[in-house]
Amino acid sequence: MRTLYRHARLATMTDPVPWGWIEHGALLVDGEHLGWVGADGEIPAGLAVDAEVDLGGALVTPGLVDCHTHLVYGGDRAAEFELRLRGASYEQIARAGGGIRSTLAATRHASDAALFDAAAARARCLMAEGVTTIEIKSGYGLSEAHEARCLAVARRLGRELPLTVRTTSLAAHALPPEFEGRQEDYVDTLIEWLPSQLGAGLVDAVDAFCDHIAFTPAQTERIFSAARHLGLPVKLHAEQLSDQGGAALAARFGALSCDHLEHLSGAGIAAMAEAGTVAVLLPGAYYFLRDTQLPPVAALRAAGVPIAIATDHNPGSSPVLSLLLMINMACTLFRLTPEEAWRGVTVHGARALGLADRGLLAPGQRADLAVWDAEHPREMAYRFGHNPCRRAFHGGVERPR
Ligand code: DI6
Ligand code: FE
Repeated sequence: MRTLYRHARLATMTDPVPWGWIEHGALLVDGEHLGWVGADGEIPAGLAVDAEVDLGGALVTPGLVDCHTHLVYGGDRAAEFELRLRGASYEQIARAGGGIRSTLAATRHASDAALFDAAAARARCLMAEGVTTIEIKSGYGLSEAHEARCLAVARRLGRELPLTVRTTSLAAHALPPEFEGRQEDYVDTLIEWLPSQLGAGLVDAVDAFCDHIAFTPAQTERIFSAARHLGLPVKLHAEQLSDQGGAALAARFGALSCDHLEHLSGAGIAAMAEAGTVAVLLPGAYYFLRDTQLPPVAALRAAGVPIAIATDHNPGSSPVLSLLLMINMACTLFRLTPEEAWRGVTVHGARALGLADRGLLAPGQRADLAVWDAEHPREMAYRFGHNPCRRAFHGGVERPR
């Protein structure tokens, strides 16, 4: 089926025009992919088309990519939020066995169906804003069976919802209580889980939380070596709370992305630029933890490191379910331009997942599209708490609303 959509304003996000803007645009959706994109007046004569649709001047962008989420978990941490407002810090709570570990317990106690239903409800919130691809990390199971279960729930979301899901194994998220005092043993053990996760088709990439309250650079390196041995790409929660040199380490392994990066050094930036590693900035966590250390945006920009923006949705540090709000916060808090923030949730978000087939409106790209009741995408960077997404297409198929 080849459908020609006409009379659209297109933010293609392709170079060299700002926003890849086409004021009077048209696009041909050919099955799952885009067959042709351009100005309405330049539609090739004799373009074979089965149907033509007038979009009435609506704005069309690539479908959004949320390249960093921890969507599958049990329970919530609203009570912990309240504790923090009475003076406890995130780190104090984590050290006292709360934090990630309390979500671990709730996740292990939840049934597969409960985990799926909760995660599907969260995914639908993201999808309502035009998100067509998300990454989901494990990291709240922290045993072989529970990590596999969470990854399987993520895979099932990708099968049952009109959404592409990429999965990442993040067993190195926190130390599970049964390994108390035996962190090295836990790292050995989680490395042993990887081949079976891969064999069962559960995992697309490997991540670790490298920080002083989590795993060391040496442990991270062991995990990355194991991933490389299996041919799995790596990503890293790097320099969120302190500078551990994690970004440079990840870059040495050709990491797809380094994420958070508030404490990133100049050496880390240079290593990422050299390796082509994407910087994933997470304004939701920065905001919710009331961080004051800004990621080095100007230096990342100057070094030409591609910047992506994501929700980091998780119950502890970023319980946000709006990628549009992250576009706004990337601008207000991190001083990205609206176009940079939009690239961060389209083409650069896709690149942070190793996906070159989406994030742009261009021939050959997947027909993942969002249609907006807006004149220009900068409006979604400016306004917040407002969702003008009217329609979304996943692989050329319009999603029911
Ligand atoms: N960094 C974070 O901000 C989240 N995980 C991570 O590695 C926090 C996860 C949580 O508190 O549950
Ligand atoms: Fe995260």
